[in-house]
Amino acid sequence: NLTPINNSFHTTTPSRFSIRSNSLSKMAATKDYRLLCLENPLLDIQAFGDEALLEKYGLKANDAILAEEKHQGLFEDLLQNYDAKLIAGGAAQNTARGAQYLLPPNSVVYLGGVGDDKYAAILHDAVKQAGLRVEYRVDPKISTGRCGVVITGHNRSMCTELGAANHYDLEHLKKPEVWSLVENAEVYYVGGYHFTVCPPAIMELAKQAASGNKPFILSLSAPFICQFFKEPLDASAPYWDYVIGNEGEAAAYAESHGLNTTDVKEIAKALANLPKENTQRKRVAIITQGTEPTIVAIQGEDEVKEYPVHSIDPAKINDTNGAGDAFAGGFAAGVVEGKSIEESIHMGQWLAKLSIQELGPSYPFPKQAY
Ligand code: 26A
Repeated sequence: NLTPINNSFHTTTPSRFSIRSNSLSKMAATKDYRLLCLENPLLDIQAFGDEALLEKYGLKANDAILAEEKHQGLFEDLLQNYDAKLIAGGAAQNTARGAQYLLPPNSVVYLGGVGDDKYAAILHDAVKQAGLRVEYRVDPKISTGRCGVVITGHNRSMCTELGAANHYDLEHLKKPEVWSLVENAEVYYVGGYHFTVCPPAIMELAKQAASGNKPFILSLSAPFICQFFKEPLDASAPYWDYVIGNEGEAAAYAESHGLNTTDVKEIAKALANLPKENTQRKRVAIITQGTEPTIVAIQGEDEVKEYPVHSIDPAKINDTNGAGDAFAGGFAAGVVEGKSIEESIHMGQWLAKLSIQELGPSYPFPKQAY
């Protein structure tokens, strides 16, 4: 009972330009698919869990890891014993849906690898609702990736089996119909989780950005990326125009890179001032800290700024899974629209606040106006 899916969700070639303005006198033409995102499409199998469940699989309350042999039973356990929900996930795919939430129709395209199965069909439905265009590499033999998400209080423990997402490759990126989207894009967003999959694809996007003086945004994604994927991460660093992380990722970066500090502002400064390929743009480092203020350091500037998050009644929080992805989505939408850093941070915080009121990395529909 597998639902057949198309390789691409769009069956017709979208027009390259569309008229955005309501006013005919303005007639402002804006390109389609200005933001291109890359990472690992996953289906989240998410449930509210407990200490016993975390202990059974050796999971930390707040973490993101790759599944090992000992985690094999987790997915079934969540589905059968914890009333798990199937929710579209994959960190950068959540970000891409989030950016599209704030941008005009046909603004965002997302690349990654899936299987030809019912899980991929669920992802297709979710991105369709969000108006996100996807160009998936469809693997005929390997299942769509899954992420077991155990929620305990405001913590989330994620355990990922990448499946078909692990088979994304340069060949797909270089297919003429995909590569033309890459060339057409004006802003690039890469989720750091993709360093576990295909660093050469990341480097292709990074170089494409720098050579055209277009912004390249990287999310650090998880502490283990900073620790165990240091080499490909560092190779991409000169191309980061914006680097986004949370306090845990910042700490892991500092430790693995011998920064000798645990001060988030100092770490942000160090990230902002790493050597840079495209000297036409100053690098901006953004560190989120949950309900604490967002930290922003700009290359060459002494002052590190703080932006308090938008307050929310704790009773309204459903779960915080995907809050960081939503922040990045709102922020990336700001970059696409050429907003100031302050405004882009505001957009990120606004979208994160909406997302934590939903179950999983989701956004409210019908859409709320920014
Ligand atoms: C390679 N890994 C571990 C991953 C992920 C991931 N997305 C891509 N690659 N591990 C967890 N996620 C996603 O993070 C989102 C929350 O920030 C989950 O799918 C979840 O939707």
